[in-house]
Amino acid sequence: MSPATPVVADGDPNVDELIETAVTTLDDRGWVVLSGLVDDDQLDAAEAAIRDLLAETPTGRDRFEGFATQRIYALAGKTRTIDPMLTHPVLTGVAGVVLGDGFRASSVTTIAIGPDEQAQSLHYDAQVYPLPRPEPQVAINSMWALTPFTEANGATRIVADSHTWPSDRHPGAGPVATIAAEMDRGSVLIYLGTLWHGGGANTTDSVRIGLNIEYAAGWLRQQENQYLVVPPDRTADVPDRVLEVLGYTTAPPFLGYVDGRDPIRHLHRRGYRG
Ligand SMILES: O=C(O)CCC(=O)C(=O)O
Repeated sequence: MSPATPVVADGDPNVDELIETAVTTLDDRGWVVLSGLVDDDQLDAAEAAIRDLLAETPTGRDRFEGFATQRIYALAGKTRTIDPMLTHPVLTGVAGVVLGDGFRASSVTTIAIGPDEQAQSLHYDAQVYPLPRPEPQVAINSMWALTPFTEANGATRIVADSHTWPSDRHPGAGPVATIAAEMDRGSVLIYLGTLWHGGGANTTDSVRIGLNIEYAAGWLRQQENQYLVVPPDRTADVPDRVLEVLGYTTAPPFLGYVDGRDPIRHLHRRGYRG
């Protein structure tokens, strides 16, 4: 398999096989691209809603966010069109294997890299947790391509094999060899929380739009506070599975209970859900 060759799930994908292939590939090289997991209608709906939100979203506040990049935070509270990706059985299956039962969405955002953006500094996402590398794996990230991702328009840049680096190894200040995770619209890049990577430079005149959903182990604090993003009084029409993935559930053995109960049962008892 060449670096960016996607695992194709077109047709009638066998979810268990895809999960196994993805987990094996993540273990081996820290990232994998899957394609054919969502249909055009789902993609079109998410892209349309996200483009509407982008129309009122400012560009970044610093070099890391990107002065020519727009980020829609708290996305799980702004549109339900992303639910097929957020709860996709292959993505949540991979998260369950890598992170264990009770994993949850840590951040649900859009990253839209605009023309003239420079390459983002390299980093790894599990860096927010003060844990030694490379194990245990406590976070995995996914980037759904809502536009094609190309080397020229800012496809995510990956440092090969860096998911296994120990804590005292990092890419350094000089130029670093990276791989552009190019992919077609509708494909998804999945990468381990220990993989060094960064957004690429956009030298084209159009925007690169990614739906960026990170999952973290259930025993860790989420990056985004999803209980304020989707508070109890806004859960009435949100499917159970979406609430579970956002964290309205317990993680083993009993982390996150409310009044001695599972959070969704609590929402029912309090009259937030029918
Ligand atoms: O936009 C990308 O391709 C990656 C962005 C990223 O890694 C981040 O902002 O943490």
